[in-house]
Amino acid sequence: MHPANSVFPEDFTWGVATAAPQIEGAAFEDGKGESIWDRFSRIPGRVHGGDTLDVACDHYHRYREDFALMRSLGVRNYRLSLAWPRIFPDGGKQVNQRGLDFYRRLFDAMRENGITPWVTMFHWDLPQALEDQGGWVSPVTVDAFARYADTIVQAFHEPVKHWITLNEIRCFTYLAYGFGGKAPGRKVSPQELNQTYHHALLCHGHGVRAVREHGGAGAQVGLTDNSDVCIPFTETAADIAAARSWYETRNAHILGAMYRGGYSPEYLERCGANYPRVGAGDFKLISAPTDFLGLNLYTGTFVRSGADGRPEELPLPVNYPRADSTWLNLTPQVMYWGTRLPCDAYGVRSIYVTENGCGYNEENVVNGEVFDLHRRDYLRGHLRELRRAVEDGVPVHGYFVWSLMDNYEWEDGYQRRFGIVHCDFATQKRTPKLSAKYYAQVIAANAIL
Ligand code: BGP
Repeated sequence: MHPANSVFPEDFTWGVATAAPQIEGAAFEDGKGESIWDRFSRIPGRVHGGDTLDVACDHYHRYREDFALMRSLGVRNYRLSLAWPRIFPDGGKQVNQRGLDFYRRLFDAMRENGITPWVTMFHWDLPQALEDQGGWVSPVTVDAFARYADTIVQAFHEPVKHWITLNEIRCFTYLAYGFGGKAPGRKVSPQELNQTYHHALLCHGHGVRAVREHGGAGAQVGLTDNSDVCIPFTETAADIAAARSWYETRNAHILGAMYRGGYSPEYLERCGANYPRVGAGDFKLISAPTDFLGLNLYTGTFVRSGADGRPEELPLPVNYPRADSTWLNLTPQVMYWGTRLPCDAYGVRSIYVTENGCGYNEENVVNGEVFDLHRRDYLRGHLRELRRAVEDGVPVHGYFVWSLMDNYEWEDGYQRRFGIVHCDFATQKRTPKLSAKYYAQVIAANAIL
């Protein structure tokens, strides 16, 4: 018997996550169109080592082997994404049947291996042709996404019952059009940037609408958000109140807009003259009820109650423990507060952690093993805080590790390894790391070990 406070609820969902552009490869095969990442990765200096997505983990050709591996680890839930440019190569109205056929084969193979798909409609690989028409700054992308969402839900409403509309709005808007570090690497005006968030929210709304219209019985849908998460310096009423206030301010333009059906006066004041254009009926679409909230939780910011009870963000010391990704400070409490705060703030009633994991560079295979004890420790520490959230009544129903295997980590290329399975990118050999063996035992026991 495992200690009661280590055991998860009986129907808890355990899974792993990936995304099409990061693992599929076959970047120009079977009629797939160019994505913004195919283009961006070829601009010198934008991606570590000039790595492209051309081959990645070659999952396009090796999916059977990958599903057999998942099965051997006891993984029965798999979060994947569909490549928009595989299905609409130029983002227009012409469907590429071979793209749909590929995913049909993928879902068949998953079913044969007893694996349930959790499908993200959009995980950053915008068709380049849409970027050429303005990308996320333009309403053309919203109309194109609505068509894409209708098409995939109509095509796959039988094998797929769990849909995620978008992955991490901040990353493909702010980091891509504001900061400029992710594809397409632009720096637009503040008004245009606010418009990218609004367009993304509209696409989320269309994703929900498509599932309600075509998803069939039992279909569920939600957004996956990488909310800005904070951790109260102490768990006292004053610091918790400060944390909640910080959280609501930082998430006003995404979760706030969705769950409250509009932009807060505080957010509009912050936008000033740069507020986004909002059409009649936009917020009806954006705030349509969802079935769950997906959260990608990696790291958090410490906050305390400062002068007049206002939230005060605490800087981390330079030698604070972190993974090899410079942004990935090790703050396991992000699992507790990251799931609890959206419930406290917006009354969220069902949560899945759709990503959690850590990236390191040097992970070598030694006698057939990869001793990634840092990752085993990361998972265990984070699951403890997630279990504490469950204990306190936070409605968390599942957890997906990022990632099944090492893959194309965007601007970090193939250098940064997040997998619980090692991928040798020269030979495509997969080797489960110790963390995979650990996670397999956790799944089997439904408990932290
Ligand atoms: C999330 C993304 C994933 C994955 C992960 C690791 O933001 O949804 O696609 O890449 O983070 O982060 P990164 O590759 O930016 O280090």
